[in-house]
Amino acid sequence: MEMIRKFKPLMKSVSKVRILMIGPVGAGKSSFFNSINSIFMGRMTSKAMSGSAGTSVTTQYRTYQGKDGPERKPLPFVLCDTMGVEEQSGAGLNIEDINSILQGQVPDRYKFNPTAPFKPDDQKASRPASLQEKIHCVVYVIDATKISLMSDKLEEKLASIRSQINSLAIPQIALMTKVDETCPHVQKDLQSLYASSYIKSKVQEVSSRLGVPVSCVLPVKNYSQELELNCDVLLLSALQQMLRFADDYLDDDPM
Ligand SMILES: Nc1nc2c(ncn2[C@@H]2O[C@H](COP(=O)(O)OP(=O)(O)OP(=O)(O)O)[C@@H](O)[C@H]2O)c(=O)[nH]1
Ligand SMILES: [Mg+2]
Repeated sequence: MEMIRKFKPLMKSVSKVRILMIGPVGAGKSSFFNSINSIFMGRMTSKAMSGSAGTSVTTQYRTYQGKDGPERKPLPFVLCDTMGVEEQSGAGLNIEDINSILQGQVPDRYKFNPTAPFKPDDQKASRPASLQEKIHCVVYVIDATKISLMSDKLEEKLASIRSQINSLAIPQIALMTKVDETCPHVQKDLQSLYASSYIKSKVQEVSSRLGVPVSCVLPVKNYSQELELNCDVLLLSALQQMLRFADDYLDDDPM
């Protein structure tokens, strides 16, 4: 927590890094923000609506500034939450919106429209967003229990999202959620995750399905029902990795 609090991007013009979460419906994007927020607040929080429904629970674009403790001191990151990706075209997050989000044109609380892409208002569009407002790291949030069931169509959609992001050279990480639900040993004792060959095989599966290196697949368990905080290390080290990746990107002077 201390390392995250003290983190300062190398580039002076950027005071906090913006991390974009993308992933299938119900993968745990909103829960990841809630989990990080809970850790820094020292109690369970559920600011971002999460849950399960046939389609995405998150319908608005939200940019959540990280906040520390009861004084709510701003932390050096913003987590950006999106609507879930669905396999059919015309449903879920509109792929065309991703570019507008990456460029920092989409405002907080924009209501997603799966059938029509975001249109910036003309005045704003004429002025390109500053580097501070753009996305510095993308996180694919993938449910470990569903990776084997992912349809070819969804995989193709994610691949086209990924090639769009690759072309902008924005660093990408995969967050593999719900590791507690994949295996009873891990559910009982989260530390057994490091020794689990089953988890290892899931990490490899996420890596090959998404085309991100194995070293960039980070297993986590979000807070979903706990009354106590107890899975911080995985969550915080995932966030720390995101900050480092964003910093590498900024260090490369993307303008
Ligand atoms: N057991 C377990 N449940 C989780 C985990 N992460 C999320 N969940 C649960 O999964 C469900 C969906 O989580 P959300 O955070 O709403 O998922 P989302 O990706 O934001 O989904 P949409 O906004 O609908 O696209 C919720 O009921 C969460 O409590 C996890 O790591 N472990
Ligand atoms: Mg959500």
